[in-house]
Amino acid sequence: MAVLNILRYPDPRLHRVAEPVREVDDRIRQLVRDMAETMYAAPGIGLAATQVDVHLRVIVIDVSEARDQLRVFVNPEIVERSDDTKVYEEGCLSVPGIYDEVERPDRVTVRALDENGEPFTLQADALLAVCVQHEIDHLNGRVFVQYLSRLKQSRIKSRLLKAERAVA
Ligand code: QAP
Ligand code: CO
Repeated sequence: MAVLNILRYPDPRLHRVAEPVREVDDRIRQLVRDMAETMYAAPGIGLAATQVDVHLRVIVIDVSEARDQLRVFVNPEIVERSDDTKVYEEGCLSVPGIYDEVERPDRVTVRALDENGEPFTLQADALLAVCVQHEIDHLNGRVFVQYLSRLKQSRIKSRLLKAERAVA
């Protein structure tokens, strides 16, 4: 097990499009374990492989209060979206300290493979629906700040670059 390094916006690697997993093998299961450990250590409620610089379509999510309901999605696909939308204040482990409102479909149906390569379908609402959409965006190279105005994006970029310089 290992806590992996999380890429920070505006790292260009966050905009790579992840490749589908060809086979859910031990290498993928090891990645899932490391991603889960990384997410719990942060702590966060969701993490996409893109954020740890692995460009494969793998996501881990745990929105439970007790932090004991890990959900694993390999090759996730949204197969249905509700017409009604909801605004939620999102954050991201790759955009530390920044939170802002994003509007998305209120409910989604997701099809994916689990850590054993078994297909499943999940109807997600509330926070889980927000999180699944946010994480699938990462696999497509999209970070939530890209839904915000250009002005906000550029302010967030300078703030995070400045924070990086302060650490270095
Ligand atoms: C994505 O985000 C998400 O800024 C997961 O300093 C967020 O786990 C989906 C975090 C909101 C739905 C709603 C962020 C931790 C964690 C920070 C996270 C920070 C420390 C974010
Ligand atoms: Co994120």
